[in-house]
Amino acid sequence: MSEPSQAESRKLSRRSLITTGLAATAGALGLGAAARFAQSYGLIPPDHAGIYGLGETLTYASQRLLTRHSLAREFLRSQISKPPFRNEMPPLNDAYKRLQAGGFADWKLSVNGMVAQPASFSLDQLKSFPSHSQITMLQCEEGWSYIAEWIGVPLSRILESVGIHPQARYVVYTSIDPEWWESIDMADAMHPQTFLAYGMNGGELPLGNGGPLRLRVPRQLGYKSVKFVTQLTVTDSMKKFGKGLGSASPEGGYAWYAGI
Ligand SMILES: Nc1nc2c(c(=O)[nH]1)N[C@H]1C(S)=C(S)[C@@H](COP(=O)(O)O)O[C@H]1N2
Ligand SMILES: [Mo]
Repeated sequence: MSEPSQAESRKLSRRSLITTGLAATAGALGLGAAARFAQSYGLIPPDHAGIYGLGETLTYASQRLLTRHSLAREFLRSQISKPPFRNEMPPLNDAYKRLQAGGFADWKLSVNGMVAQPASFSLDQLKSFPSHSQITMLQCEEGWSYIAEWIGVPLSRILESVGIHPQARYVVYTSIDPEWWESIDMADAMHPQTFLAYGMNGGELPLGNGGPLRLRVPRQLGYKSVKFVTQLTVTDSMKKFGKGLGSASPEGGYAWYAGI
């Protein structure tokens, strides 16, 4: 292996310095001081004020420093789970059923917020971008998991096409089912494995798995992979969304950052 360049090793040593600093601060001065340390480096997750806020801050901060560029494990085609699992879902709403009756021809993904050109994409338009695939595991917080091939367009490609403002920090994504919404930071939004997925295992994405369109965030737990996605909003702050905790999950006691 070649030696890391000077810039790279400088970046690495700065990163390990901050991580060591976080751990040392947590050890010597307690979690509160470590959280203040993380804040000075912009490493505070939106749900930091919750009961587990300090723990969430340390988890998010150290994950971001150590693994921001790491890849979720990819599997072989022979390892795909048959059949693909899906969790139980309440009956879908009328808005969904209407679109389904039309073969999803009128399904739209709108992209707005801190973007140069707000836009709206049909499924056909999304499919006209070069398609990518990944064989990754979806892991539910309840302990089960499955491996599938996901086909779609990297979220970064769509964000680049609308032009995101430099101050953007999060992408909020909403389902046609208003109870399901999440957000991720820009590191995960621009990550090459974060997909808008419209296909699975060589075919269309089944309804049970979120068809016609879901977000796939393989570096986080299953609940971040919201099904039936209809809207993306780019923002610099999560304060104005829901209770301001980053997504529906922390409102129900789950962590906003669900890195695995
Ligand atoms: N709209 C919507 N998205 C959702 C859910 C849901 O019930 N509704 N469940 C989440 C949870 S908790 C998990 S673990 C995964 C499950 O994905 P699967 O059904 O493809 O296994 O979807 C996530 N996205
Ligand atoms: Mo889940």
